[in-house]
Amino acid sequence: MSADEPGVDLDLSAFTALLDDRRSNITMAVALVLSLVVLVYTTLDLAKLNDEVRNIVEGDNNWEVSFELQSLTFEETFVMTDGEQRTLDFEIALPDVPDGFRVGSIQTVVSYTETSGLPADPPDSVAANVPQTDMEAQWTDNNNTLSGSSNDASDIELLLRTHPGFTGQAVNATGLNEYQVLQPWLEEGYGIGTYSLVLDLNTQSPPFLNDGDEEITVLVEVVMFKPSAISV
Ligand SMILES: [Ca+2]
Repeated sequence: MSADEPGVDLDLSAFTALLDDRRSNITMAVALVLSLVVLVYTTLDLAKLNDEVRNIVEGDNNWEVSFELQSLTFEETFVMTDGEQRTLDFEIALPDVPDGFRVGSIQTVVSYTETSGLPADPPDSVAANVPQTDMEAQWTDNNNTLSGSSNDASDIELLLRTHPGFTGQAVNATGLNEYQVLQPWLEEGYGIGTYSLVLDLNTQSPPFLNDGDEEITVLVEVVMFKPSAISV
């Protein structure tokens, strides 16, 4: 037996060691799970805190930006001959824009009637196009109407948005303070420069008579705005 004893002792101590290992493994596992729980909880708590901070910074600071409007207008009336193409240039310079105002959009109305006085003279055809110039504007804005035509003497109405997002209507905004909220509306340079309009006239004549020209009136309205913000 004595020869076997060390072997038994060895087996027992190995078993004890195994038990100890298992115990420490369980302890480790419990600690790990607890750590994970704490980590997840902390992460969720941080995310919630982050949302709260974001709400304070952004969401809870709602503003309404409204616009005081003023217009600068150009009006020209002239006679074009059949087949003629004419380009009109309108210069919008910084001194034309009152203090605190920005150029929001440029609206154009091209109008004409049948003035030949000939009996049964059908209305002429007029086409109008606004080519892109060096002027800083929203040239690719979906809201634009940069070309139009008329063959029944109805008006041609065109629109170029110059300042991003400007419709003339008040808009909602979020921000820390009035200064921050107004920044996008105070950017300078939009709508300053040359605005061009290209007109084409094709007269329509009554039978056996010749209607060779027409009088056309162009009204260009440069819409300017001064933004102000109120907390809502
Ligand atoms: Ca005619």
